[in-house]
Amino acid sequence: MTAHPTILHAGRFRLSLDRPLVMGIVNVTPDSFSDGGCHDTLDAALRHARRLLDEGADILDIGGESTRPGAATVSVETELQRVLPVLQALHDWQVPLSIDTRKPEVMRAAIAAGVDLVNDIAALEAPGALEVVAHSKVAVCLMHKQGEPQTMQVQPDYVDVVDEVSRYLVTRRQLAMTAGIAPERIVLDPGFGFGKGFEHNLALFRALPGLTTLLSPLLVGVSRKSMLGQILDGRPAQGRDAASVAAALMAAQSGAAIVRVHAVRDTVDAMRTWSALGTRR
Ligand code: 7PJ
Repeated sequence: MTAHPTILHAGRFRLSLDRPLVMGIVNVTPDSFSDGGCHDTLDAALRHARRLLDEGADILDIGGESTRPGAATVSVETELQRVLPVLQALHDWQVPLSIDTRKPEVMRAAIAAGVDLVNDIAALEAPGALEVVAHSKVAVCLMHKQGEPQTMQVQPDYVDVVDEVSRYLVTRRQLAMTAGIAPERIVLDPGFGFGKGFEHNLALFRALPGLTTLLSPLLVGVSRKSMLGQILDGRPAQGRDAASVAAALMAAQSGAAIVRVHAVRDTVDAMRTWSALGTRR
């Protein structure tokens, strides 16, 4: 049993968390879409978004800055040029939209463009970020990471990873609430792969049932991540979808409210199969 709210207040939507929601990833970064002009990127992003919705995605997560280990940072201008046209086009589709960003300026513009959720890998730590979200009606995902994407995988270091991640999330949640963000708008995420070695990821994954007692719904993102590559003897990201589906299903069975995935169709199939054959939670 989970103690968190069963309805997430997210901008235009009230999202029921009675069943796990599937968040489909729409990357608008040059390393995910082959070169070409802005228009190609916009078209490709919209096509991809359409497909993910057809496959059963409940939320679309739009990101214009790669935060993979070692990725370079991008400017506010570049990130906005990438994501704003996509957000503006998707707004009319009347589906829950999430912006994956850690920049307050991008959050503000995305909120003005009508997004419903701010997904921040830095848990609103950037100066001004708490206020931008507080002065809106969007939901927020507060994620834990250790260090910065450029260097976070060099030497992740914890005494007790589960304890440290839990404390961090509880603290950030409290700060968000103090800033005026209602608990019904908050989602927490242990941040798999963000400044975590394989053993840290494993410990956190196994601790998921306990983390659901942190009073907010949990989002889990393990899709195609290197921890799965390690389980599969170094298999590259494109070959990790079956492992990703298995891990998403296990996360949902451990109480995750939202799973963030690339392979939407297979993940939705797995959730539906569980729902039909199993007893939930
Ligand atoms: C996550 C994310 C995650 C949340 C990325 C990748 C790296 N946002 N953005 N949680 N991962 N909330 O997808 O491999 O785990 S980008």
